[in-house]
Amino acid sequence: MKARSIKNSRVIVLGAGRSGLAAVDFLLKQNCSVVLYDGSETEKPVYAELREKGVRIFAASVPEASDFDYAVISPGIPLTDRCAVALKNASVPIWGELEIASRFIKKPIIGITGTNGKTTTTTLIGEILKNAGYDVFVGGNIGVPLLKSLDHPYDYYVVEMSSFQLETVETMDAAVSVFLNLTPDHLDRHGSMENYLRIKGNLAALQSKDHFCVLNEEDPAIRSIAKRTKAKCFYFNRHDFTYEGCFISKDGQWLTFRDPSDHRNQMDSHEHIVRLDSIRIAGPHNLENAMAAVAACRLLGIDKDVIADTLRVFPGVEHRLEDVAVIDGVRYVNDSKATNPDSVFKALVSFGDAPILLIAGGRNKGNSFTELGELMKKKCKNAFLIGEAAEDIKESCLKAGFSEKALFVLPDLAAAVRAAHDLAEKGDVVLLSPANASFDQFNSFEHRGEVFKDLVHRLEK
Ligand code: UMA
Repeated sequence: MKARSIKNSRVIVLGAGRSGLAAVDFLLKQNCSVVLYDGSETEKPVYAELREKGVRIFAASVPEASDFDYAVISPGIPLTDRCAVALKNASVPIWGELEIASRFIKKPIIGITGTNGKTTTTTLIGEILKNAGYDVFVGGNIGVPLLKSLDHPYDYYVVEMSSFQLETVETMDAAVSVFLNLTPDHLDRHGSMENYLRIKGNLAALQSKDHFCVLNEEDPAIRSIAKRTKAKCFYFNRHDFTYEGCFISKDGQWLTFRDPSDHRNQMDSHEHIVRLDSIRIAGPHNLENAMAAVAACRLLGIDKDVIADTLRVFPGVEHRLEDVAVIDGVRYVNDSKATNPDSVFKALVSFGDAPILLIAGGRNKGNSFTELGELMKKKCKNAFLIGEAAEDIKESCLKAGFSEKALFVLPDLAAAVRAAHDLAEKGDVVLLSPANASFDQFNSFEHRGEVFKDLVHRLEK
């Protein structure tokens, strides 16, 4: 599919969420005949307006697949969906928003993926580029579909990319790809870690040789991606200084970037960027996010002082280890974005020796809680478990030797916040870090985080 051939074609969009609606909007501007399919029978308020614009809607019924030139699938819809299967059987090409949008983007795309840290790193890279004076689109999985960016010509496109989105790319050639880490997540959809890695790796596999790939050298799965790309690989590593990329200086004081065959200046470059103690975002995982951002931005030729200045002030992102309030000496932290066990591990090691009262639970995405139970036993004074996964987490905690008296299975977040507040003492941390998706009790992790913050602020009154 060449970009120009989209005009006037017959397209089916799968999914009437943020991604699908952005696709419909874009395709209508391309004068396409558009059909919108959604697996849910519910009549959405937006449908009336779409029908007026000539969009035909199939809610929970599948149209004749051979009627279409191609299909645009939303990230949340698996390729095993019955409509997707029918389209595949009829040899209709199926792409996602990244593939379609990238065909129309002429300026550099910076693609950030990994299991955890994507949003922080994407936002940070976006901030650095903005502070360097560029007009920057920041979006993708972070919430604003890449297709929305086509309304305006940006200098850079900084895009958080999920495995769901990378499942349907075929030609997207990112100027810089960033791979943060890989731990179990979305296995209910991808089946195995091998498949999850293969899908994430599509981002690098499609890059051309004059482009750059930034890899976490300490993660063996991520390291293996180097074999699949023609792009020049750079690394980040918190413990070793052997490779090209971003590291910590030998004296342990500086975040340093090293490019022995500096493609920009034709000379060896080895430069201190910023002192570690002046980086505002805290915790070892955030140091990795910062290193990845430094490498990506230096490879784009961004001034090191702009990078350093941004790292000194960048506060992190909402719903990710976000400080909400300190009430009677108890710190309340919103980590609603922690939707898998690995992100909770990272949260639990971010508070030094402070006792943690953890609120966790929600909808499991196929993950095991065995190791989480073990770390909770070491780090948590109490656990308040909610939602569908509550009993499974409880079982893992009990197997790890967590005291049954310190564990509470509760009906909802409000009850969990109340119970945590009753038991917390000065110096404790009440942490919402659920290890699960939110959809059993909330619309999204953002919604869950907002409800938590509201409940905490009510305690202040
Ligand atoms: N639907 C079906 N069948 C299904 C699943 C969903 O018909 O099997 C329909 C729903 O009825 C609904 C629509 O599809 O009408 C929703 O589509 P969607 O789930 O793709 O959600 P969008 O609102 O389009 O948001 C998507 C991403 N959602 C998912 O990947 C689940 C958003 O990432 C992304 O911000 C947005 O596109 C813009 O690019 C969210 C997410 O949870 C944040 N991502 C996962 C994560 O970070 O772990 C990958």
